[in-house]
Amino acid sequence: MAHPDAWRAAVSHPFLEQCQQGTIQTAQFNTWLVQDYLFVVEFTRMAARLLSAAPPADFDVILSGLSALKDELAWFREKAAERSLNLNAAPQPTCEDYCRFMRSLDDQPYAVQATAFWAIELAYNQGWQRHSPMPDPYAEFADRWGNPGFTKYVSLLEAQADQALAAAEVTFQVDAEELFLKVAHLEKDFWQMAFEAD
Ligand code: HMH
Repeated sequence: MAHPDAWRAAVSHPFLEQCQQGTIQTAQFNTWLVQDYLFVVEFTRMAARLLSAAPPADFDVILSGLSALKDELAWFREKAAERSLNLNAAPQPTCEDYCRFMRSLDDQPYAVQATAFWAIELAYNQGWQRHSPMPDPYAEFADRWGNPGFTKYVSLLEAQADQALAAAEVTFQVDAEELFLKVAHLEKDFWQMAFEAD
């Protein structure tokens, strides 16, 4: 991993630690939940763009991701309803920054999009997994991104990104490394945004 410190900050944050300890405040968790739903809506669009840029050999993994995102969006709506949260909320500036970043990849080559997509999924896989198990009501959240099936999916995304990058021009390989660092910062900021909610 090229940026170990930045990555560590992306996948271990007081927000996750306090979920694991059961001490996270409801306002903090609910802020994360609503903003992450808004994030996932944009991430789903990014997945669709990734599919449209992908070689057919990579379709299966991306389609399985899109199918999982269909379930995930429904699950977010269920969790929000249980907590009486309004998902028509405005994105906070930090969430908006992340969404803008994802949209900015639109015209990038497949190798770059695939690397960013993998990094984004890896961040949640490692972040939730490293803070597992969590007590209820957070257990199902930790499990969603920390379960072994999700880890497997992330490793398939990595293999596809690696293969595309190996075939790409060196300048795209540099872009991909910068993207990884950018994702690390955006992830840390996202946790911090939720953590600061009151
Ligand atoms: C902020 N990063 C963020 N939210 C997510 N749901 C994921 C990554 C993984 O899909």
